[in-house]
Amino acid sequence: MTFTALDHQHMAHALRLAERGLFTTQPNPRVGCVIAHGAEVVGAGWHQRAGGPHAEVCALRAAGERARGATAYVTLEPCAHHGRTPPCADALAAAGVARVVVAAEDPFPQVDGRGIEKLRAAGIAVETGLLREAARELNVGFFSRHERGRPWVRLKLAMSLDGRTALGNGESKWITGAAARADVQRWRARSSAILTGSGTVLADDPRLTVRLDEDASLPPPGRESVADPARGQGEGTAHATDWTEVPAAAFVPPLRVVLDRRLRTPAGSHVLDGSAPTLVLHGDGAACADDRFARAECRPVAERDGKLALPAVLAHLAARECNEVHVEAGPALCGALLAEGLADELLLYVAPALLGDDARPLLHLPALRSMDERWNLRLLDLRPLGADLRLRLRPEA
Ligand code: AOF
Ligand code: ZN
Repeated sequence: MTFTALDHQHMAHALRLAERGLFTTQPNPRVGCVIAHGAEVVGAGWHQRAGGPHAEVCALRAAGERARGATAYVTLEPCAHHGRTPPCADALAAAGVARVVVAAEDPFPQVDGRGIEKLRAAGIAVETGLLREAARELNVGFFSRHERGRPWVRLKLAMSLDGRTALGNGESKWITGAAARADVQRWRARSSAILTGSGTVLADDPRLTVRLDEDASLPPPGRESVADPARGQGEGTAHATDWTEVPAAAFVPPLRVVLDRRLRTPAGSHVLDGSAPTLVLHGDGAACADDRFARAECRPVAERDGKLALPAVLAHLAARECNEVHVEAGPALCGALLAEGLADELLLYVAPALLGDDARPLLHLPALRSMDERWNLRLLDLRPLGADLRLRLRPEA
């Protein structure tokens, strides 16, 4: 399929619109749509929240009669089903759109090619694959959930230059500076769930909420658009959306998830304060009867070798429509996710400091016998944040 420079320009525009839903569409994907006659854009829109109109409907409303004979650029295959809203494929056909360019096919079982079939059956020319990688990247968790049956798992780690995360006595506040910590808030905010272990709750009593005001005093993040065709179709980081553009009411707070096999989370812990939806996953043998957990939901998951089975944990989160899972946990849980091949991405903040020999290590991983067994990671991007560095890495398959 060959696409023109104008096609690229309109799809990149649609992707930038889609990014505006970064913090608000959960559990739905972020989708954008541009309707154009040649260079002239006659309508544009994006999906803002689940239950609200889809991107195509927003763009069609803006275009009105001018949609007739136009090309629609959509970052995700138009839907074919009656969900919370009627099918977009029907709306595009009814509006008389002549051509539809789709970035990525929708793996959602009720769509899964049927949207494209419906459009073609209505006599509309459909082309797919333009900026597909960027469109998939923007919804990496949505695709992971539908294609692999588990969320996209991103480990957030902060370490010193010598690879340590805390002093021997447990003190860890703060290794990285304010800019890095504010960046973490944005990654939490785009996630469906924030996952930790009971060890971290006992040691640090984290809130695991999103503090929208935490970076109010900092300059907005540098633009990191997934949709910039000048950067090709490579992986980007979608934090083009600034907090100031997100209406507080539209923000969907991530689910806090605590892996607590034996229900050790103490009464009065921040995670049990009811300030955000909270799920405590425990072992079969434990029972969540006491009122420590009055403001949380408790669910048993399968155990394996005396630990909660991580694949079962992720399957449970996928079944609850979690797309991206942000992990802020200790070296045992993070190491286990990595060793079991369940960590998809590392967000590694590196502070220019040295913590010395008895400080705690980044991850617990099994000892290796040869270099062939090592974990290789691919560096996606590297950027300074205040005095610190942020590396984004993905394990090599
Ligand atoms: C589109 N355009 O803008 C979006 C789509 O039940 P609903 O209405 O919330 O539909 C959710 C499903 O629709 C979602 O899982 C995904 O497959 C698709 N999302 N489709 O044509 C959009 N957000
Ligand atoms: Zn739709």
